[in-house]
Amino acid sequence: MTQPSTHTPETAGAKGQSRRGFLKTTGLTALGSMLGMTIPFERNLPAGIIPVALAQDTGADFMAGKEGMVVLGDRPLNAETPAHLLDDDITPYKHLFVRMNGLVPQNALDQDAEGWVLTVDGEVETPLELTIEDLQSRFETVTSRLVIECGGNGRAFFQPGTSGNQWTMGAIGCPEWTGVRLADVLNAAGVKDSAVYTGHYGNDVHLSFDEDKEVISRGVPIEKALEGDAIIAWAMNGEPLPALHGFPLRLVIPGYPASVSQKYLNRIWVRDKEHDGEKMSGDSYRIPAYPVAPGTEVPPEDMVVLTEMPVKSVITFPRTGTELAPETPTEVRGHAWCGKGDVAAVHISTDFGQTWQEAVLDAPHNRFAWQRWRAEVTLPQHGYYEVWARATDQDGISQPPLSPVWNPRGYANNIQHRIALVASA
Ligand SMILES: Nc1nc2c(c(=O)[nH]1)N[C@H]1C(S)=C(S)[C@@H](COP(=O)(O)O)O[C@H]1N2
Ligand SMILES: [Mo]
Repeated sequence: MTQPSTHTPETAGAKGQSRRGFLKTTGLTALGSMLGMTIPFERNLPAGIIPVALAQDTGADFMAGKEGMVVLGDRPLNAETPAHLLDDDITPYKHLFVRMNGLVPQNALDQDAEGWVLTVDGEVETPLELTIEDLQSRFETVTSRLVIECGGNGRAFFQPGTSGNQWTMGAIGCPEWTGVRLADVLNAAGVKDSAVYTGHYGNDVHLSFDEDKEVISRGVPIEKALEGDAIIAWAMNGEPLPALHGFPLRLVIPGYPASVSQKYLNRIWVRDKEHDGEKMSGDSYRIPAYPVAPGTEVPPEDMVVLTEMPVKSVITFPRTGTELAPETPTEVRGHAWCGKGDVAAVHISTDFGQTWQEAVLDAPHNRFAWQRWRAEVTLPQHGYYEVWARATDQDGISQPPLSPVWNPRGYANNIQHRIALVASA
């Protein structure tokens, strides 16, 4: 699995926004420099068309080190994890989903963080320019397990279908992140009373190679940013952040769709209004303010930003389709999580929802880590069964058996996970 090369002197190194304007001023000459030769007929190349040589295999294997993933697309690179590979309490690199909206920056591929600076500006008393060493020396280092879940996880289960990556269950994971609290950094800058929202920026490259286009720039209400659970991370599972997951710095803001967890983070702009960066407006990561019938066209002014993700669970063992002996107790297990915080209960059914059995549910390792659940099932006789899992949040709200309320872009689908089991004598 490859992506087009982003090799240019301008994208090498951790220059952040210094690449901005590069393509605009030099136009296709820049494409020529990426190819390492001139393009004699460059004026005939329609705008937006990338030379095919740049879109082809450059020898870099972007999925190296990933195992068993289902690739939904390679430009941008998107890959999800089959449910049975999500069994670990701490999601390892090899099984963490990948969601790119653009291209991995070259300095991330090179693991080159030299000169990397995180700017904190906007509605703050003292704007900050922090190197990674500054973050490490000036603030308390924290390590916690935090769920990241793509807002579009489960999109494939909406009827009628909605556009976007057709994630099933696997755009979810719970690695262990190390960094500093976002709240500590914002407080060091001194958040003004006028602060309303954060706006996040990274240095990944737009699919068009247009330096003037942001790939994605989302934010969260300032109260959420100051809660103390969110981390500016430089490490995942004890290692420097991998290229695909945001090297050298990323935000991890649990509870919200992972699109707010900016990778390749180089700026946090504190805003005096709801952030209006790329993929904050229109239908992006927005849902209707009220329930709508499937297929409804919702006026833009009635769409609101998706914030807390709903309660959800996944069955990670056994693998769907497993054959078991009848009348023999077998462990079924998985994880449950919720954008509001702790999950209250998990129930499972082996008779298509007629009866439910409460699973044993562990406390989370820390707030916003997913919670392990286990149950023992006994299949009474040979034949076909399904296990359905249903988590319930602290307000008594449970996962729906069918698709939850439809929305135009297919976000926040927390339909119950089902696996097949076969009892054979
Ligand atoms: N800079 C940057 N940050 C980003 C994105 C991106 O495309 N670029 N994608 C976002 C989305 S939509 C998701 S779901 C998560 C995915 O994180 P992962 O690829 O580490 O699993 O990163 C978020 N942060
Ligand atoms: Mo996402």
